[in-house]
Amino acid sequence: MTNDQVARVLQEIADLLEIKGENVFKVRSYERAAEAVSSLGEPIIAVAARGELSSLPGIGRSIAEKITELIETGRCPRHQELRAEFPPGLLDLLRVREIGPKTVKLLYEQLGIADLEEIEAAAREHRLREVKGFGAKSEDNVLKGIERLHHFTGRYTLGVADPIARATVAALREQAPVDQIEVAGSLRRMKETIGDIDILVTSTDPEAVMEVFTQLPAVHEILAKGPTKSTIATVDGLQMDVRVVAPSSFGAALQYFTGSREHSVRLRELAVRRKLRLNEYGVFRVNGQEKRIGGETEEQMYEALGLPWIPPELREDQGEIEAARENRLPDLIELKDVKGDLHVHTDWSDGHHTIEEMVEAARQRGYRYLVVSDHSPSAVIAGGLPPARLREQMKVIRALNRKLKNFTVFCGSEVDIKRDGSLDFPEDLLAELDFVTASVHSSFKLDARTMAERIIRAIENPYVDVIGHPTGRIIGAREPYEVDLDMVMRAAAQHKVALEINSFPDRLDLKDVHARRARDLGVPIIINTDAHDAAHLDLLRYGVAQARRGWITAADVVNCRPLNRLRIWINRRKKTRARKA
Ligand code: DGT
Ligand code: CA
Ligand code: CA
Ligand code: ZN
Repeated sequence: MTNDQVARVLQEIADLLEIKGENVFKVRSYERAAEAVSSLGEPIIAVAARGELSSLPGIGRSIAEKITELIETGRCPRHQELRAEFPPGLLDLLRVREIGPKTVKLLYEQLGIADLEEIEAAAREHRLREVKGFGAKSEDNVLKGIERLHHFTGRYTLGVADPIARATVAALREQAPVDQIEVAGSLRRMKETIGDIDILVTSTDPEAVMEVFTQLPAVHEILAKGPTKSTIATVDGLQMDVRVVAPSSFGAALQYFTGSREHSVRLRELAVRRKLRLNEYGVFRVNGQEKRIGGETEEQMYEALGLPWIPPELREDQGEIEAARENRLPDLIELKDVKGDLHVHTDWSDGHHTIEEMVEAARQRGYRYLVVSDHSPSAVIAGGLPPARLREQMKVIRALNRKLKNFTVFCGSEVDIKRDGSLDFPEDLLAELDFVTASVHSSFKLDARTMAERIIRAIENPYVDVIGHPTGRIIGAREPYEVDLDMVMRAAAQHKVALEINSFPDRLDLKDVHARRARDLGVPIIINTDAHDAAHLDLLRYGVAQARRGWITAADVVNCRPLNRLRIWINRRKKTRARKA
């Protein structure tokens, strides 16, 4: 059972309990448990094996028991009982964005609607609007939601959502009378996937802003248009909200709409203890007459609670509030701290650009060094280089280096880790390279322990510097392979081998919570793009964002080092190699 599977069962229990009309605290506790499990940095099985389930945030004894049953038997009787109480298609209704468990309950009880087909038919025949608490408008929204579902069912990667949001912000800045403008929501927190885009603005002419927004070329459909809030959908169904708020409330609204909800709930608890009230309009003192004491800026919101401003990427209620209180928030890495990319491909294998073009692109981004790491031979489709070609490439790179000023290109390779953990090149060839990335590209279906042992064998190879995209996932397309990451991380720390944060928006591998775990275990981190095109170098921002979500500082990241200190790091295993040779 993976963490995500366990989390899914817990979330379903929460939804089913809510549909049933159970106590909200109970519902909420399952939801919290689901979140605790899915944001866990290590396998839930490992926590269970240590008997520490109930020490996880939000997991009490009874939920801990259910998780144990699930892990041991693959089933949870309570979950199955609940499912049996309702028609099998009922939970599918929750896939419509506009529908929550409360609505499901209402429609099921009053109209007997039990699956997506029935709700669509009922909406088309205008039967939904007859339900109490439901109107023509909600019916319309449900119908739109179902139509979108026909096109698309998942969330959007940062690679889709972020460029659209940035283009929208730029267009509004240029064409509309906006004063302040910020992206909020999960996108500001740089979560790996985005449900919808939330944008906040201040303006003296809100209606003009909405006019411009709803007519942007990216707009496929206007879902709502009002003086202070409008919602549009792009062609691929991605929704975007723009809200206009008063300048005096901008900080409060930004804090509220950035979330996460869990983070904000904790802030409100702190506020209550200080006799303050916090909402999207401001922060207010509540003893006696209510008096507003801030809201213009986010800093004021946090300051009122005695806290420093907390970077959005940390706002997940994962210890950031405690850290802020004790003044030990990490000094998070920034994009500008990165001095070079250590994983790029060229047209020698499956990249689009020449070595020189990649170097030029790297220089334009202010980098001081670059590792060229084309594929090894067993990556046949990717045009892996046989040894003779790799040696030829090394010559070309060394010659290029003699011509370059203030820039160094290292000879590297992205070497396949074979099924047995051996590498796709012999050691004498690895020894000639400056830098070795080892990656799993085949035989994904091993059990977690065997996979960990396979990767650890690569880590033990004294020529390996980093493990590329350590879990192999492709968001929305391929689950991560089963692997005991904790074992891998401990070995990596011990042998001073780095783990990669691959910045490709559909990889983001290591992901945030795993990156944090790696850092805690003392594993060196390298943030790379794995560029197959010069333009891909810009994807680094997503890798850096995940590192920030993983509480990582520049000091934890190998490619934040200046060139001379990078060289020292590259030579760290010299002695081991010498002993072996
Ligand atoms: P998403 O869009 O699913 O990727 O995730 P978010 O975090 O962007 O969520 P969204 O778009 O539903 O709402 C934006 C933010 O607004 C959310 O992060 C926190 C805030 N928010 C929305 N609803 C509530 C609520 O019921 N309570 C609180 N405290 N905050 C809320
Ligand atoms: Ca959102
Ligand atoms: Ca939203
Ligand atoms: Zn690669």
